[in-house]
Formats: sequence, C-alpha cells, structure tokens
Amino acid sequence: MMNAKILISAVAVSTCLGISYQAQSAAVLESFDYTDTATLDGQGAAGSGWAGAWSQGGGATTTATIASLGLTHPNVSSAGNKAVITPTGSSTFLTRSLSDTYGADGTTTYISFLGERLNDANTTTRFFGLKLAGSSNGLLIGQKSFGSKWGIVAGSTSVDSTVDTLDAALIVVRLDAVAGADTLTLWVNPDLSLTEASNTPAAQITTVDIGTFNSVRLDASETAIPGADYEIDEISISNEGSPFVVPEPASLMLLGLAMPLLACRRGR
Ligand SMILES: [Ca+2]
Ligand SMILES: [Ca+2]
Repeated sequence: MMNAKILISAVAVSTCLGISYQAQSAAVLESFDYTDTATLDGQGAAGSGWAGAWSQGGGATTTATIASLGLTHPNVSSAGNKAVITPTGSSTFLTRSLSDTYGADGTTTYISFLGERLNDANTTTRFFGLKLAGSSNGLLIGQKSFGSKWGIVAGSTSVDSTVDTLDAALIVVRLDAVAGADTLTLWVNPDLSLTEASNTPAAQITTVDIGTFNSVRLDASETAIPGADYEIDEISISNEGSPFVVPEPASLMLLGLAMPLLACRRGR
C-alpha cells in the first residue's frame, strides 16, 4: 500500500519536473544575431514568437544599428551582436510585433534584457528602454524622462532602482496580470543561479492596469541633440516559466517521497 503511494507520488513529481524544465526556455528571444554595422530596421523574420521584422517608427532619422560584441551577463545565454540606439528626436522608436498576445488575466510574464546607457548626457535624456505596447497603459522598462536609474514606467507611475543606467545591467520584470491593477516586479542584476525568492526585488508597482501587449518597441527620446545613446541585447519574453533557477530536482524528489510517508504516519 505504502509502495503504491510512493510510486504514484514519484510519477507526479516527475511530471511536474518535466514542466519545470520546459518552462526555462524563453518563448520569445532577440539576440541581435545580425551582421555587424547593419541597420536594425528590417532585420528579423516571422517565427519563434515574432510576427515579423523590426520596423522604424517615430522620428525617421533615428539610427539603430547592429554592433559587436554582444552584451553578456553571468547565467544569461547570449549569442550574436547587440543593438545600439541613437535617438535624434523627441519620440523615436523601432517596433517589432509578437506572434502572441501577452498579459492576459491570470498569467505571469517575465520580460528581461541586457542594457547600458552609453554617455552621461543626463540633462538632455528623456526616456529610453524596452516598451511593451499595451492595450491599456503599456510599460516602459528602462529609464524614465530625465531620470538616470534603471526602473519601470507604467502609465503615469514610475519606480526606480538605485542602479545608474550608465552601468551595464541585467533587467528582469515579472508581470502578474489580473483583472484591474496588475503587479509589476523589477530586479536589476539578479543572480539567476539562485531562486527567485532569494533575489530581492529593486522595486514594484501594484496600482496600474497594464492590459495586454502584442508588440515591443525600442524607445528613445531626447530634448537636445546629441542625446544619450544606449545599447540593448538578449531581449526575452516568456509566459512559460521563470528565468530564475527552479528548486533542485533531488530536493523535490525527496519532498515527493517524504509526503506519502508523512501521510502514512498521520494515518496510524
Ligand atoms: Ca546578442
Ligand atoms: Ca490587468
């Protein structure tokens, strides 16, 4: 009787582990694996979560080019080169459409990238970063207008970390979408080799309804020329699981085996 319970438990735990491993692969990834010095506009094709190529929007004179080497960070898989964005107006951006819609009520989406501001023209820098084009308020992950720290902007609400955008950083945002106001959690330079619970968030927003999104923008805005360039790489969007390490299979298995034993003890 007890052996049967252990067997059933082990099968259940193995099934759960299978889901966990699969969940670690990102649904959408942009490594900017394009030719060095190429123009970003028009790069990329439909597939692997994307609906098409990068497309120039806003100020037509914005330059966005591919440059080597790509950005890297411990425990983040990287490939190819990176993108360098040079804004030349008050509202400039490049857009790329996703093949799926994210942020539906009841879902959790992780968005991450590597980024760095390239000069210290703070007084002329308005905002820059990765924008999720939303059905409600949208979300900018990067630097707010006239700010200087990594942070998130949702509607008219913004929060900052203590890390300057001049410092190359791994940015991770978790969007827990529900009806009404969603929960946005920001980490700057988290250690992905540790569990999510072991990494202290830099900031959180819990008062804004983000809505859904099905495209991303590389945003930039300046009030004076030249403004601040920035580079970005390894953009990842996933609603299939956390980028943080999941609990060790061995400890989960031990937990799974211990549960029926405890149940049997209690049943006596
Ligand atoms: Ca890259
Ligand atoms: Ca919502």
